[in-house]
Amino acid sequence: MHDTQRRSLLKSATAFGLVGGLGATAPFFAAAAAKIKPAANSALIVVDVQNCFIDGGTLPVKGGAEVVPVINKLAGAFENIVVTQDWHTAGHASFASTHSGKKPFESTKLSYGTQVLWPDHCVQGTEDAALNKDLKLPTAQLIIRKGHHKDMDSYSAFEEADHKTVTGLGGYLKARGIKTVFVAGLATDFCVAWTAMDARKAGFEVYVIEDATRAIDLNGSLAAAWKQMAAKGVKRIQSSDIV
Ligand code: VGL
Ligand code: ZN
Repeated sequence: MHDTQRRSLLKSATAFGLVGGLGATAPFFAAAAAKIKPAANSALIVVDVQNCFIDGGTLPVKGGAEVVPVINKLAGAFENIVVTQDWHTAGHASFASTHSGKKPFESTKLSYGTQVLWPDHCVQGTEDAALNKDLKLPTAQLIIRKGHHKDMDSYSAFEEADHKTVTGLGGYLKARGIKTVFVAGLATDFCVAWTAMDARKAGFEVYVIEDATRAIDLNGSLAAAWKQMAAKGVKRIQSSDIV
């Protein structure tokens, strides 16, 4: 066997834990697990980690609080962090209570298409709409608020539900030279998925950090969202791929 061949064989044997005792392999695995290092032109987008989407809020996402420590840990790996807030008017078009005879989690047709109707949630300036107090992102540079037009929803942090009105986030990230975005937060199948897909549309490389998200999962919406994201080239990773 050629010497370089032997060396690379030894390297892969080490990677699979075939060589060396536990003392040698355990730290090796710990270091090898994190394989993606966010660059200076990468940004973490933390979507809607607000009281409304956490137990005790108006539209709680199952396990929503569990994303908080994961995101806090991820934050240390990013030079650039953007935070979003769902930020609705009272009487917003996405609220079931705005439409007579409609109940939360039913749908209706609005000018821009089908709209799922939600319980009243994330009303501007309320404690329910505040970022969760355990979220610690002191280095975050921008908070973008979305869904503030009374007649239109905006799951995406990039563009509103008419797919025309922009929030400005794409322009901001491009002006700052960002090429890659990592998306985390709530909820996987609504605001995270739409944000990730619109980021692709805007030309960014996009990763969704699955264990830093939790889903609403309404009528199979979670599986559908992952399928649509994959079709658009969104990459699905875990926080252990980074930290
Ligand atoms: C969201 C439903 C309604 C979200 C926001 O953040 O995923 N979902 N408004
Ligand atoms: Zn909303």
